[in-house]
Amino acid sequence: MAVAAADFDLPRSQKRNIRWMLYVGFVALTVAAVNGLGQALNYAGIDILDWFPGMQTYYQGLTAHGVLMALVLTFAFANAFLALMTARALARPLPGLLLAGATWTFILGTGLAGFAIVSGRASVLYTFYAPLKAHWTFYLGAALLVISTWLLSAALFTALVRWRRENPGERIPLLAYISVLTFAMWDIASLGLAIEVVVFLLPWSLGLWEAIDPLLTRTLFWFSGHAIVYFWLLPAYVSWYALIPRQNGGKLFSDGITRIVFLMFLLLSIPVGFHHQYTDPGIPAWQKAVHGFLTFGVFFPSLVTAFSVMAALENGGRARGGRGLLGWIPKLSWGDPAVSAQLLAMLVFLLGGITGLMNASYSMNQVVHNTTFIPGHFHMTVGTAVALTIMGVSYWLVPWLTGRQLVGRRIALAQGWVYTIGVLVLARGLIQGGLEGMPRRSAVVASSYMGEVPGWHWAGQIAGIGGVIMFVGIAMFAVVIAATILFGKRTGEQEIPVSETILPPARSGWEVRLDDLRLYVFLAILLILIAYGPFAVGYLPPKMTAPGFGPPFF
Ligand code: HAS
Ligand code: CU1
Repeated sequence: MAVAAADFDLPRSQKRNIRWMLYVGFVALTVAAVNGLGQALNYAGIDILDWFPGMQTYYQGLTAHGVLMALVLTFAFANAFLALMTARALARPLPGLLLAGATWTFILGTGLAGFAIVSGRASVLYTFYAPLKAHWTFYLGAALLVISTWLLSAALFTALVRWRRENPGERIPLLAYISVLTFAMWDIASLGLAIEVVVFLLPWSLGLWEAIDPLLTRTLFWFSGHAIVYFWLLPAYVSWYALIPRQNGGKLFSDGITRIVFLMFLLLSIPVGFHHQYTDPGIPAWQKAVHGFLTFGVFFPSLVTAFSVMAALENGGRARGGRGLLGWIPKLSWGDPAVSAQLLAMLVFLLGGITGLMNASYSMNQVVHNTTFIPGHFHMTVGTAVALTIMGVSYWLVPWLTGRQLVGRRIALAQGWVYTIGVLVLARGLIQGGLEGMPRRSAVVASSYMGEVPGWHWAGQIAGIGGVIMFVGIAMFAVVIAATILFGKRTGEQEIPVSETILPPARSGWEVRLDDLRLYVFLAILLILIAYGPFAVGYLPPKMTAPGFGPPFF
């Protein structure tokens, strides 16, 4: 890992941009946690909507929870964290105008979508499937959030091109490589969402289209939709690969393997979207099978990550005197809240990954699709691997960005454990309920069916308890971060803990070609044509037949 000068710093304006994106993300996390509490209590048959600020319906609360967590918090972190990581790796600031553009489109997009949701004009959930219809401000907000990531991506690529011009023949520093590759994957993947919103949903909500094509817009959503989970996850992987080894006294196993893992995500994140549409009519089964097969492929780079990161942790634990088969584990930096939260996130993600594989198997999917098994799965993936890593990284990132010391270190340390216990209890309830057919995204489940299906009753109670514990976990995080920002003692610059690799970057041979990203972008597009081409040829032109429905808000 090309370690830039330890006294690396960013211009004040760029630190401010990064801080503001993060802070909007933290506010989103906190508001969404209150909505999440409402959802979890609903499973336990407790309806808190009456006294819930600004929320009139279950679906409005669920939309707020999903959009703020899955689109605002995650985009805020991807933009902010990978901007800093790329600048740190290249030891140079980013193009200021592009970074500022990314910040302001992100804040504006969040504001517009938030307005639509809170005013009851967009109770369409975070997947906003047509023919559910939202107000045009919601769709414009979503479009601006995607545009903010494109501007950020342009900033990273511009910095990388300039660096390569000044360092001819040098390997791209690994931290920059994995940060930029995350955005390269997302730049391609986000085209589905962009077309869905700009060509179809936004004009439809403005009355330019009389009706809409539900299957085509859903397919465009899931063209981006599975890849979006990796746009959420890969920033966490950047921390797990590039920082966590050093934060545990170790070194990353291999530069080459790490680059290959991120290249596999570039190639395989997009041509798998039909695994969210196994039960959709109008898509030939053989095309679903191709996507299912490729889904098992995209499982692989995460398996490699499990072994690679575990090896780095063991390397660190043994360097600190860990003996025997597992003696390296207690030697890890469990006393550092920034590290402990991420180690817990990794452990929970083992379960999140396994349930993902269960979702991907076609026959198992027929059992669990649209049941609470799915939110059980994703609260252990985006809800923990990503969200708990974001909270863990923030325990060093906010002090670095503000030059202030973390306030409430012990609360921060406890917070990771409280949250982990909460999410495991929540997931236990949702997974069991799902296996007994308990439907997801249904306001009536708790209030009426619970008594009929005993299994659902207990599943709902367990999920409710888990949700309360998770809520306490997030409240603890919010208190620590707010206190740090407001009252943290000013300290000198802290260094960003970039890891070294045991096997350094190759200087010759096939590995050097891993840096020629154009070849892999071409292969990614080829795979997408194979996976989506037959559907496009067989299905188009759009069938604009559904008039759409939603509350009378226009
Ligand atoms: Fe998923 C549905 C399949 C990963 C999120 N997923 C969802 C939805 C969301 C979501 C939000 O095939 C619901 C969408 C909706 O609302 O309808 N998912 C997978 C598969 C993976 C996977 C195969 N999902 C994720 C990630 C997410 C996420 C990551 C968010 C960040 N998912 C599906 C399918 C569906 C689905 C179907 C549709 C279901 C339906 O019918 O609707 C794989 O990528 C999983 C790979 C992961 C692993 C685990 C690796 C473990 C690691 C930790 C290592 C541990 C260490 C231990 C190092 C193989 C890397 C350290 C040791 C110490 C001592 C500390
Ligand atoms: Cu997926």
